[in-house]
Amino acid sequence: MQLAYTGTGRFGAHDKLRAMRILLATTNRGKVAELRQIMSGKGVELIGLSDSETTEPIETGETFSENALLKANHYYRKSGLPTIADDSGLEVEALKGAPGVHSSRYAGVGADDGARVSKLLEALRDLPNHRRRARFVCAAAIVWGGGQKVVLDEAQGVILQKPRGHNGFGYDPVFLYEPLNKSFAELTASEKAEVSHRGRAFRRLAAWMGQPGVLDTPSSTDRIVTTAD
Ligand code: ITT
Repeated sequence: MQLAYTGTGRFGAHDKLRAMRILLATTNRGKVAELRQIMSGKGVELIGLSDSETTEPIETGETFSENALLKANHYYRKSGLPTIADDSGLEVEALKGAPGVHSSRYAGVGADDGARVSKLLEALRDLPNHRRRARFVCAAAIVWGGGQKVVLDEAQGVILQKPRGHNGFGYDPVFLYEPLNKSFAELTASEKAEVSHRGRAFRRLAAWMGQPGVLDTPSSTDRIVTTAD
């Protein structure tokens, strides 16, 4: 079913109606590209943030879910538009879950993806494959006039000894997705969307949003639902 905005705050299944405008509260270009692909065909028009925005000071929570809601709430208050946000990161078993919610700051503020990947490989140097298990986690949040909702999902893999592939962003070149025997950076955009933490979380969020009347119920008991953290 396609989501369509009727202009009364209600979603309906009528594809003749105009798409609902939703603000996408992320400054990460890699995420923007992936979320546009994941949400395409769902009847929503995603509006991006301006280049001058930053999300770093907003992320004061201790979990992915908290941070996704903080970002979505911040930009909902600023824009008045229904707003979705993603907080995500890499948890490595041998590092007791690090870098986790600090994934984007792992090599310091202002460091690039290459520096983060180098630091990670150094931290795992000489560890055999069975001690390199990791997962990507994504919290997908929406905040609108009637409430808020966050959905958490993950993708499991193994940290490679050295980078492979050039697609994607962040830690993708060192994250081996075993069922396809490819790193996330060796997957096409649509392959990654199919199996990634972000694809899984946002497809579930979109399916929830697509239920009749869900987003126009201010008294909903569904205000915050996390599946794990
Ligand atoms: P926004 O807060 O503006 O959305 P950000 O990059 O700071 O952008 P996060 O705080 O959620 O986003 O940090 C996520 C970091 O985790 C991201 O910068 C990557 O280093 C890593 N990460 C998340 N998803 C990833 C993916 O699909 N592939 C590779 N790395 C990913």
